[in-house]
Amino acid sequence: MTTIQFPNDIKWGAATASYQIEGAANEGGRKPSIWDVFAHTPGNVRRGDHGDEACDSYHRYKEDVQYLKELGVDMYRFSIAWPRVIPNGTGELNPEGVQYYRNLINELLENDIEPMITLYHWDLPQALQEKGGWESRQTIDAFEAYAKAMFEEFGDVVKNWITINEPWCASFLSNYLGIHAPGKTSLQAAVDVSHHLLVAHGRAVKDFRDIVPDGEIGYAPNMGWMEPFTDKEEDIEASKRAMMWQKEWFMDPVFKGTYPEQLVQLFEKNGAVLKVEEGDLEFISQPIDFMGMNYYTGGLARHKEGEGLFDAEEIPLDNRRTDIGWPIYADGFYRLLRDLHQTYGDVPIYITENGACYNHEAKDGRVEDTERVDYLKQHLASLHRAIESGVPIKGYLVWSLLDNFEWAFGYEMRFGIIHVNFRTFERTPKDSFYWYKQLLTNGWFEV
Ligand code: GCO
Repeated sequence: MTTIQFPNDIKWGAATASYQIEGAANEGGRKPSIWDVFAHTPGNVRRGDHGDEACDSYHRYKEDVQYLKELGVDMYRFSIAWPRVIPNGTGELNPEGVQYYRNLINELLENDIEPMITLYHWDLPQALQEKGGWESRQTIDAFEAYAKAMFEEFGDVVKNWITINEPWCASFLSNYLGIHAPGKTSLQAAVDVSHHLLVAHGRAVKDFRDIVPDGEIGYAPNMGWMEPFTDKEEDIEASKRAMMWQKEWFMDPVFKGTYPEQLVQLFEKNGAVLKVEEGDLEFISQPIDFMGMNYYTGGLARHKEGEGLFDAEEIPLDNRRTDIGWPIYADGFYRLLRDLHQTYGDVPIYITENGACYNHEAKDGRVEDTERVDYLKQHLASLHRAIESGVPIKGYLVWSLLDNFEWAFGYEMRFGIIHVNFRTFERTPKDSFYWYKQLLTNGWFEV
């Protein structure tokens, strides 16, 4: 047995997102988001699932906070549904929507749990989509006004903020690969959206400095780790190109104030032009307090002419996968964190998401999700190696507190450490919940 001991100052927590857990889609003055429209359009989400009720956390938030308390977390990351607080995307605040988040925040604070708010976890007000959504620069202005309003409402008590969650998903997965809302398949749209999301991030960071001077703000890109299949130069280059799409494209502008030229040209070759206006990169590269990192999977990249945008094919490391089909690559987590530290310097990192999909059901009040515990052990061992190597890790937030609406996969894919019965909304903590609780109590675990 080896004991893996974490430093005392790591913040432990759990994460969720509004559309995935809240439900109450038509209550409290909320209007539709792009995800309501997308999910209600046949063919987009498995089994026609949608977030109308989700985990009903809108009504059960007190119960959920009690689970967080039992777990012993320092921090809870949740997102604000923009269409709940500003139903049309711009204009008046909806007092009922604001009140819901105020109640949730108060409940957390009363239980000694630090809130971390994500401003954008993909539920763009549909009213804005109808005016071009993130393809339009007007949405940047709308986001800035929304962000400012939230900083003003909650900045006195909430000190941890994330602007944009997984900008790669919100741009390329949603507008080029067509898998997430709004379901487009245009590379130009995706490139425009990616840039606008980053400008929106930068503008919000700038405002944050005035409104919440004692707070901390960052964003939460997602990344897999692509290891070259061999040490041949062509495979090394293929893996770099494959990484660049999620890494350099979304990090260089923020940390270096430039886009990676190789990728700008590759997009151009494929007919998509990056349109940067004067001042954009200054906004985007505002210093941030931390980088969020969402890590789930990775693999090997092998050069293959004509494969995808990057002449690279992805080869799984071995046959181990979670139930959603994603290869497990815990060592990639360590390599990625080392690499980010080497590339972008000493910016502190929160693991804003890490977790696994396993679809165990509850039997006699118990969920034996041994595989999830194993996944967490492997990834936390990697995280520990990264910390020991000097990567400045501030905290770790498990995805997710609850089984929830897993986007295009609907309710079929379960990521929670608490099982949710989606008919009765009954919650059952899984074995992984108790394992994580033990880790949080001790600050160490054994492998
Ligand atoms: C995110 C994630 C979550 C997912 C999780 C599993 O963007 O933050 O997509 O919302 O549920 O990554 O896919």
